Amino acid sequence: MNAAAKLGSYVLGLAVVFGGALGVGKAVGPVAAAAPAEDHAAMTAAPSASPSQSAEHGEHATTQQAESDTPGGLQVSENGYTLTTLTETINPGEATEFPFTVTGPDGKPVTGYEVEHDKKLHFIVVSRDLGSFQHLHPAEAGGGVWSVDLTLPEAGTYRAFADFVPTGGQALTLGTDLTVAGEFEPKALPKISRTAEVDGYTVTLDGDLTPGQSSKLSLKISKDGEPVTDLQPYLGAYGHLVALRARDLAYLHVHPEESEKAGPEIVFYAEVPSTGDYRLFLDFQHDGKVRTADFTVGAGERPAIPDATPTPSASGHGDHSH
Ligand SMILES: [Cu+2]
Repeated sequence: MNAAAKLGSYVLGLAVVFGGALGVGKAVGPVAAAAPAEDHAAMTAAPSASPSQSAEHGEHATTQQAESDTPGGLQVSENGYTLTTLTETINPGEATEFPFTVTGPDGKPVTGYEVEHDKKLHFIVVSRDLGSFQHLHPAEAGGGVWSVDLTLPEAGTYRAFADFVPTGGQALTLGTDLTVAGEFEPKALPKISRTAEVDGYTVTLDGDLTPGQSSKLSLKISKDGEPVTDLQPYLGAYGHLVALRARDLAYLHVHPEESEKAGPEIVFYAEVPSTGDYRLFLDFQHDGKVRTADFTVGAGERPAIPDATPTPSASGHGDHSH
């Protein structure tokens, strides 16, 4: 199989498996737009879709490529599935039991989930300024209720994402805002950087994000100047990368190229939907501990900002010159 074909099938695999994900904006959006008939078919089909069935869905989605390329994580409700949080009050720095449910098209809490990356549901919480990141795995409390021990470090606004595949349905990432009471200072997006330091590890990023194209990203991990070659699998892979678009926090769940090598490099393919800044969060496990390295990456050429200062002759609106 040549490289292009291999990549093609890899991307298709991604599209099929991770609805919240990358390549996925593409594959899933159109299916959603394509309709009730499809959902109905999915619901009446055997509960566990076979890989070939899923693949058909993926292809179907690709051929129906349409207007809607909406990334995941921007809606609290999609395809009839709704994320409902059951806790209103979160205090800064205090561990809070945080229950929530996902209701399905029938209005009832969903109890059937497919296992993806070792878990039925992945719960990502970031501060709205994209400075803090947590990747959590809530426990099932029964009756379709999930619960997670959540500590939000500071007052401010946060976004929580539930990334899951309901049994017989398509992968989804639903997003909801959370607020933590108290005064807070808005923070700027961390500066663009190709190097991240975490816990004595240095992670360097190679590759560029090109809007609308599958972009290869290579992340290399070292410790004390030595390449790390004994990474441990975490959630079925040597790395787990979450990409979020600055400003609206569109969620792009990217996955690594399959590799037998436990480092020092982990390769991902990511397709970002637009020009702009993105935050990348890489989870990796070494010496029994999961750590997160974070980066800010720019995609595409920034449009030149026209000079906003009005020239005296063109100014019919005097106020603007103040
Ligand atoms: Cu997870």
